[in-house]
Amino acid sequence: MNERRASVLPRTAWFVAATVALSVAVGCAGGGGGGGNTPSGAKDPVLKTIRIEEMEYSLKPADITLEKPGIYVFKVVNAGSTTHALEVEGEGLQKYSNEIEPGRSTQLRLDLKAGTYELTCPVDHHEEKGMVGKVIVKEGSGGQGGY
Ligand SMILES: [Cu+2]
Repeated sequence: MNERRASVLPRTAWFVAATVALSVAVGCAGGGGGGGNTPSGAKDPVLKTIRIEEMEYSLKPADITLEKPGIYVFKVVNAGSTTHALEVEGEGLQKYSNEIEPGRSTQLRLDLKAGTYELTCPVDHHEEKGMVGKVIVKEGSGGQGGY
């Protein structure tokens, strides 16, 4: 009888130990790391990536309509033969891309509210030469919308 008990006890102890170990591991995965290496995209999903081509001297597309506010990535491609860049301005936001060499591209991550934004190329006088465009962000949630 005593012998039987003795064999049960260690097994229970082992189980408890395993459970503790497991919960420690889970606790680590959940709470640890607090520092700042949150996987990008988990919290602010990018709604859409929009490709914009730049050349002398235009933007393509020049008019962009987005169905709702949110996070967008503008992939800016320099399809021309001189350096360009992209400036986005409107609704209190102003963002510049890096300068983009011919044949290269860059990405601008933008948190857009509903409203109208102007796109321009801030390099030299490219804006006056026609490198302008417009982004319209609709309210989105309203369902039926305007029209
Ligand atoms: Cu330009």
